[in-house]
Amino acid sequence: MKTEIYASILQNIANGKKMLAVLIDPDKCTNEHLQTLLPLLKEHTPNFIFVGGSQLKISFSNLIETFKKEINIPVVLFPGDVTQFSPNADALLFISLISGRNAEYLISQHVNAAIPIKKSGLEVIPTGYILIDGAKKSAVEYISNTQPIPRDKNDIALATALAGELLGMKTIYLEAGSGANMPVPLEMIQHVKSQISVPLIVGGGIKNNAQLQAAYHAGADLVVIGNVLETEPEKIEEFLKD
Ligand code: 1GP
Repeated sequence: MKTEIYASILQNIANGKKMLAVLIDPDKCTNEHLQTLLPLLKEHTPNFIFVGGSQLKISFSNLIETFKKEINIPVVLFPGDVTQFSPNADALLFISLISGRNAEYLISQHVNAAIPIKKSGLEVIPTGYILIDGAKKSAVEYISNTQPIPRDKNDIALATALAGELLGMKTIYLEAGSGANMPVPLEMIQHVKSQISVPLIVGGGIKNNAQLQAAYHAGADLVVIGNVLETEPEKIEEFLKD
């Protein structure tokens, strides 16, 4: 099994470099949006493109090819369910929704996906996905029928992250939900980061550079930005300035 993308994440952390991923929801990525976004991303290139959504209605293999050809940027699948798979990507976050208690998203989808993933040879990054209350009901909460961790329950978030790490997950993802009103609380990021040793991914509701820098400062190694670039793609410049 390949390990290049995960190795690059570890290398960036070892070098003290924070990382940014731009999340593309193929259902929302019209041709027109892509024409605006691609030149901007060529000039201001994040570390990764993540591709995925809660419920995708369209195939996205062509979209992945376009990103790889036009920008030569690693594309990582961030699937909402088992159907969101493409061997054209560079890696796959193999996500288990460990904040929830719904076996479907803890292990069942994974069993259905395991054989095709293994056959594809795609790099797999086992990810403990922890949904935090983002002050707005998220699509993940609704679709998975699970509850997010309350914003003030830092110890529950920490215990969940540690359980994921102890189970062998290679990253922990603190998620406030796409389009969250409030990002993951900084104190919670700090609390979790202080005790885990695997890379920490944070996303959901980050809309400006101050919030991005605050998440980095609190301990996020990799931050995922989605919604804000759908309406204001030019903001990528602000997110990537030092
Ligand atoms: C969602 O964490 C990502 O899964 C990004 O969230 O779309 O709110 O930036 P936003």
